Amino acid sequence: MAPFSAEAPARTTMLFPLLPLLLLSVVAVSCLEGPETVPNTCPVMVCGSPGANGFPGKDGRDGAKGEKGEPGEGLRGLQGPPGKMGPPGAPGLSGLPGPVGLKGEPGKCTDFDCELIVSEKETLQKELDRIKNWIIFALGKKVGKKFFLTNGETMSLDKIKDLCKHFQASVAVPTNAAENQAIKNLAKKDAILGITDEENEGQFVDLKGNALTYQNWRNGEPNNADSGEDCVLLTENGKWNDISCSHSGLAVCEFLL
Ligand SMILES: [Ca+2]
Ligand SMILES: [Ca+2]
Repeated sequence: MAPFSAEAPARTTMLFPLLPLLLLSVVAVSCLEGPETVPNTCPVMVCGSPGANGFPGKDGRDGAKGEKGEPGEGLRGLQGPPGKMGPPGAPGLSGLPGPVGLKGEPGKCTDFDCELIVSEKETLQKELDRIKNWIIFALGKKVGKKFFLTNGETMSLDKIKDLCKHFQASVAVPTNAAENQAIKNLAKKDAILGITDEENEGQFVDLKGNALTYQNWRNGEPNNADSGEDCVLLTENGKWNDISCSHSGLAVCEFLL
């Protein structure tokens, strides 16, 4: 509060003569509202006449963005043309190996290779023939395309069959006088031939069942002595005799050249 100065009493003294005039103005305004107006408590602004409407205010700021609406129900348009072709993709993985193909035709040798093969074949054939001649000269007898060999052992027909088969040969069977003589000269003693009448008595055949094309029986043979002679022995003089198959004789095999 400002200190009370010496000029304040002078102003107060000047307002006192105007105070009755102010009170009179207030009472006069209140009387213009009529006898039913609420006494003396209404503000002075209510009692005045309403003013004219002012100008519209400025546009407000944009509001917040609303939520997305539901899709429309209009007709669907036609399908557009295909788009442009895209770039080529990366190469794929290698596939599994295919099945093994069929065996091809034999290749053709060149002139030089063919001459070499023919030359080697002729050389091998000459060497093989030379070895055969050594064996024939030292051990066997050759007649035509047959080559007879013996291991010098005596045994039954069944064992001779196994022996000859082991060497890819067969038991000796003379089909002519020359072969019969060759076996006789080789054996120099009684030899078992690959001939039998076990299947049909008196009907002698070779071990493959073929009928004989040559026979050289000794006089009075075959006699099937004691009703049990079904094998054949080539004797030292080249004649044949039917004997028991349990009988042993020299083993002779024949090879085809
Ligand atoms: Ca017999
Ligand atoms: Ca006999």
